[in-house]
Amino acid sequence: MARRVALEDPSRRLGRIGPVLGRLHLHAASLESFPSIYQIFRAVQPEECYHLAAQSFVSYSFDDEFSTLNTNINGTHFVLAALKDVVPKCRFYFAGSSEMFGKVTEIPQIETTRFHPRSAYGISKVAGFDLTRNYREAYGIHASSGILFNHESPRRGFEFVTRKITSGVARILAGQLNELRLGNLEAKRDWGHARDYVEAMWSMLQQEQPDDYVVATGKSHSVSDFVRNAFGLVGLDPKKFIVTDPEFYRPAEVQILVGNAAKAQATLGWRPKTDFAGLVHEMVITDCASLGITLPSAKSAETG
Ligand code: F7E
Repeated sequence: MARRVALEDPSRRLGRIGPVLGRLHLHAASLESFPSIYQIFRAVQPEECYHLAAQSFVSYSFDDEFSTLNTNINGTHFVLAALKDVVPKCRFYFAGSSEMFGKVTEIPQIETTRFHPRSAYGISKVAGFDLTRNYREAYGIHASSGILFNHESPRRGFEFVTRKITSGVARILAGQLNELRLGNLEAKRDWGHARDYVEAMWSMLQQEQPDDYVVATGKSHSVSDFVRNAFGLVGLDPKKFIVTDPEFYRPAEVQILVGNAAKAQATLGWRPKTDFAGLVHEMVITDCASLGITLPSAKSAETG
């Protein structure tokens, strides 16, 4: 499902899924329109539905709480309500988020850790998680939530810190940038590869019983660690380029996230295949290649 505006301009709006576009049938709809979602369920009669759509940039949710809450909460409600009416046997996946844990009450976080979201985005994901569980309990829908920790790849949007850093490294090497402005360098995240996390989502819907699962690597690194690794790969000294800028700090920060995916491992047989160093390397190499800079492809040792 994609918005009409994206379908009208696929090369610009859908560029990141360019390689698979020919194998997809995209339907025009909007999360803001219940009838448009309802019609897609009627036309497609899906067996599985993966609901990942959202305003997903935490920082932006401080600038516009209203649209984040509206789109994310109502959107999830619309999808669930239409699914229940039209295709109640369809299996449903909801993209929950580690941002639901927010100001964490225990380390590492597991499925039963108390939620304390620190942004409108986190609050909207808690609401979506509760809606999903309620459709499971009240209406018997095969509805599961993944509580996914940060998952990255070369397709990540440029505003997120990982891609901001790896694309920044490439632009510095290409002579297009001479400083990289970042916010809180001490924040710690459990960063994994999106490719691995998608396998966990799929696996949840292949189970006989729906359930909720933490999906994480179990290792946490700071933004500084990410910077050191990315710059280190190309032999640049980050101290010469990184500038901390209050503009990129958040009014309420989530300081540390690290998940324990033991349940996903035991039930789904899931474990991540790409580690932190491999992730940083793949992202740096891809961003450099897009600017015509070739780096050695051997995986570097983790330095952070
Ligand atoms: O920030 C810090 C920032 O924007 C990571 C989304 O996919 O994962 C993602 O949310 C950390 C934060 O991702 C900059 O303060 C420092 O502590 O890359 P991010 P996020 O907020 O963790 C979760 C699981 C989701 O569900 C979300 O949808 O990095 N940070 N300096 C910065 N962050 C950004 N964006 N830009 C900076 O300059």
